[in-house]
Amino acid sequence: MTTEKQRNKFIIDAGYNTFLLRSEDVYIDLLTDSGTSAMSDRQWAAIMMGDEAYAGSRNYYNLEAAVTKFYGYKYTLPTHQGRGAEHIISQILIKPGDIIPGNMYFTTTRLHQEIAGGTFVDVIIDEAHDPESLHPFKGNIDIDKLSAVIKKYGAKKIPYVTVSTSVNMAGGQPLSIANLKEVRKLTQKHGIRLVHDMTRVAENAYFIQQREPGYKTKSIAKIILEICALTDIATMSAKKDALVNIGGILAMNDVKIYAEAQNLAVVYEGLHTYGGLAGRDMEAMAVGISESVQDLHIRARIGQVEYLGEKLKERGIPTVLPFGGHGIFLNAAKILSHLPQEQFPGQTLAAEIYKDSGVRSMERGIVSAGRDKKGKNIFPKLELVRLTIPRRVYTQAHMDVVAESVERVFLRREKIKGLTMVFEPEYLRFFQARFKQ
Ligand code: P61
Repeated sequence: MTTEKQRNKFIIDAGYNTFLLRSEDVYIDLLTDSGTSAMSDRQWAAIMMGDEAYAGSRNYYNLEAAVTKFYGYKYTLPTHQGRGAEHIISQILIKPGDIIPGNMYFTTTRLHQEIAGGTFVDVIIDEAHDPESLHPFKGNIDIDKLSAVIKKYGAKKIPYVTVSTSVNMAGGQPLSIANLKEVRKLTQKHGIRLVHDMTRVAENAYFIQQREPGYKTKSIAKIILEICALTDIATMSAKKDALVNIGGILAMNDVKIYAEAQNLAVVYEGLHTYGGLAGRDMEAMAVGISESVQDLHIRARIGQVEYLGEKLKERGIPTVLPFGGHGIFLNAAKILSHLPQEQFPGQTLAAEIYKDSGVRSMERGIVSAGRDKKGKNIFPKLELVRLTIPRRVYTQAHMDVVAESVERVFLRREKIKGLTMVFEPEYLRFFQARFKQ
């Protein structure tokens, strides 16, 4: 624990960027659910079973078997984390001038598409950009938007469509199986592949089970297999759903693309049977995948997110609705409505919450959105702060502390001043940018 006086200094030293705080100066860390979940006793036992051979580690084959059993994809390439997989698939499939439609951008995914010479086009339904819309599947793709993009650019210019389950930047919002089937039908007609960002597929499956007609009695495991079967290739950051501290996968059914991916892996990640991971990491991932598809686990996990959401709702604090899978997203634009977006309301709110209580959150607004290809700031409709909940780490009492802190900041919101950016790195600026009040 720290004092308010200390925190006021720490946040200035960190340039008002919660990514630049030291973790020991943080009391409750809701920066991210990425790599921050607690591994189970079974996963720690798996760590002791590492086969650290350079090539052909037993743990690789166990991981490959787990991916096929629980996700259905035939071939698996381990990567050091999600963006390693994104890099490889972007380099293989995207040519300069290509267009990649997807259900809302994700920072690292879009950057790798751009580095490969492509342009991302958002085809998510409009409701996703409205924090208050109660649409049950705000992660859905707008079929008319996707058709229009295919018509405008032609299928030859579209190497694939990115389909994310639990759309992160929209607030952890799910897509429905019905929507995915429609997307599949349309893209198959044009010979376009689907690349599935399955980083939080189990959380999406839970919302399908709860909300989509016909799925109430289906297990999370079955629903996940059904989602994966409707796609061709998957990238995954295993640091989220799959409950490990580090790791990712690129999985697919096409043996030719797999061969290319194996070859690129040796340049950027490591040999294709370890991809930047230790044997023990792959074993922990194999166990984590099997735990992540269990109904009781996922219900408890999303139940905790809902608990925090309800606490904030009771206090009249504007959030993205419905509550998402991995965290509660505060509507910073509404909370700090006196600040124009150029003064970074999300960044400001995250800094104020830290100052109040040592709770760390993350901006998800104009800083995260970055600049377009001409160098102009992108002004996203969503200006948010993400309170992200690691899995199997915190208690409901911690959630109470968080809600009370957000309320205190909310009550003094009108006095809060905005920020100016004083340092902006070239790539993924939100990670390292610095600000002044
Ligand atoms: C997160 F502020 N997410 O949510 P890697 N796809 C998806 C992700 O959520 C994801 C990756 C791919 C993070 C970490 C992070 O703008 C940020 O294993 C849906 O992190 O390479 C990561 O996977 C990339 C935080 C990443 C960010 C980018 O906290």
